[in-house]
Amino acid sequence: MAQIVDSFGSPVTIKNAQVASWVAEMVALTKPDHVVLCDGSEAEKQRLTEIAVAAGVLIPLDQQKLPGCYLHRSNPNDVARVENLTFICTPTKAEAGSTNNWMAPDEAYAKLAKLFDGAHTGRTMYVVPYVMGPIGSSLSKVGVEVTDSVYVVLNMRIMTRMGRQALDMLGESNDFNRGLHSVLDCNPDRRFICHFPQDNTIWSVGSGYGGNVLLGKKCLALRVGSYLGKKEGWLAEHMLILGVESPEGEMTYVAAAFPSACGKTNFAMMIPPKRFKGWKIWTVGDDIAWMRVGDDGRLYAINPEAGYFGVAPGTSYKSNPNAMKTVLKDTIFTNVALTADGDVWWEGKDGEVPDELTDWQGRPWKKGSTEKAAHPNARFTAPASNNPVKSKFADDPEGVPISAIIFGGRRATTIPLVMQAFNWTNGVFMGATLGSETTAAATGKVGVVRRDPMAMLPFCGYDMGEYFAHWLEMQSEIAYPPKVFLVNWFRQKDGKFLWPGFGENMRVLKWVVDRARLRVGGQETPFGWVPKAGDLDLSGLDISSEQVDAATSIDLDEWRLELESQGEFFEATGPTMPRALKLQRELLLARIESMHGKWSVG
Ligand code: TSX
Ligand code: MN
Repeated sequence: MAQIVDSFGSPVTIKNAQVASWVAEMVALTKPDHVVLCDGSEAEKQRLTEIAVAAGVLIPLDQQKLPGCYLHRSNPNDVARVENLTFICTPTKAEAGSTNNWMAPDEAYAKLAKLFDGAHTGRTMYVVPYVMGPIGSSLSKVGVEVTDSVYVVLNMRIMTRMGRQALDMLGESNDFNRGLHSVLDCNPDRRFICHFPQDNTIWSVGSGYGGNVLLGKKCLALRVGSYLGKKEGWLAEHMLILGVESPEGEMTYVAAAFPSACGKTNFAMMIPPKRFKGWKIWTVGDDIAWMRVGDDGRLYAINPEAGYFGVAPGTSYKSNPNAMKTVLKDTIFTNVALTADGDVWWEGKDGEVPDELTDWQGRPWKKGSTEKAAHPNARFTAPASNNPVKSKFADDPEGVPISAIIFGGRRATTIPLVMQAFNWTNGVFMGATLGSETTAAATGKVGVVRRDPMAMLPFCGYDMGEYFAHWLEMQSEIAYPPKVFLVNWFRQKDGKFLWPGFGENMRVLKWVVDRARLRVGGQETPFGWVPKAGDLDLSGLDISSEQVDAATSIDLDEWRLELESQGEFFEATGPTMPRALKLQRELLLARIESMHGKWSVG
């Protein structure tokens, strides 16, 4: 077997016997020319960056303007997660549930072992130990990913606590996630992302794209994590975490789940408008929350990640100034456009569209072209430490106490600006029925609503009905459950957005915080509590009261249709769908019927 070395070629040993024997097993399978154990040092980063640049994997950007920043262009056939090639490999199909692709573990191991056989020959296998979560947290998990991609290593270095600290934390324990990855020949016909939750194992082959290959993120922190959460009594969620600080210095922490294209990263880094002088938003995380019940009976959350893997298009000083400042150094850009002077560009960036660019595929591009210069799913990988509003508790092993959970979707109709659930069960119902529309809705045409419960549909590693049941069961463990809310920044009338969104969402967030702290009014409706006139602080907001009324209104006929659509989804979930949630829907329907159309808010 190839001698294990560090990135400079000096021999090293892996002290943990379990890790060493598993790596040896993977080496025997993939047959690399070289095996490099990553230690996470600065020197290693420089060495690997040189290797990546020499191989054309990374293109240096203007190092004066963007120090430590590089551009990567992926294979054009490999630009996004591949849900149809993502499998949950549990002993029975029922455990994976109706919303996941399933393969029997033996079959999956056999099928992928054929692809992995000799996959690293002629290449270097990088052994990447990493921690998801703050060092020293009881919630944190160790993983080891072996990969033939130096791009993966450099991204993992930003997104996780990578290197020596992970093996130190693991000690002699056998409790680590086993991640095997090869880009192979990047052929979609030989591309599979397989999760073996019972073995704490992930095998990913045939892709080099973020979500498929940075195994700590969606694969471990969400799919395997949600399975472990059910087993161990905690929650692995597709949620941002933010802290709201009042002018008096009072901190309130909120976790929020939104399906894609709802501006999760923007919300996590939001800057309050002028009217909210002295208020501050602090980012704990922008994508994933791991939550456990603390000794004091409250729900505590950590962000398992150490960086942001954000969508670049649409990110600007207007939509998210803090994200723009975060990507000014030590950032890897993937599939963005390149300017002649070594800067990056994407659709929706501030300022004039450049006359000429190199597009995401490396082709010349001219202003006015019908093709996009950056890929719509182009990304930045940036260290959280670059974020000017990173919470000082983001690395706290204890996590932050969550006072409110917000679910949100992109809905042109039906869902009002904000509603508070009556109780935990009703809140789980709001999460379980979460829906979002395809972004064609920008034209004013109502898009198709896709159910994306808790924004976890592509990320739950087991049966959805069982997952809802776990949420419901959590109530008996949490003495002080967070208050639950549903929001919608995307309500429309005549093809126009009714709510200004972005920083103005602070007005909604303030109501959420005040409700969680039991100090602001509300109006009871059949669907939840909503702000009554005067509860939402709208001072200094340049929109008409009619527009606010339209954004917050509730229409019984629209809701009747909504509940029908929710019913179809509940049916599709199958026999594990909890009775408590079916009854929530029935009760709501019965309430609407008893009103005979005679009802309005306020
Ligand atoms: O991220 C968004 N948020 C959350 C911000 C904290 N976006 C961007 C789209 C998702 C990637 C939004 N888009 C939001 C929002 O709250 N709201 C909208 C809809 C909207 C779009 C443009 C305007 C207003 C609302 N423009 C003007 O009012 C000028
Ligand atoms: Mn996400």
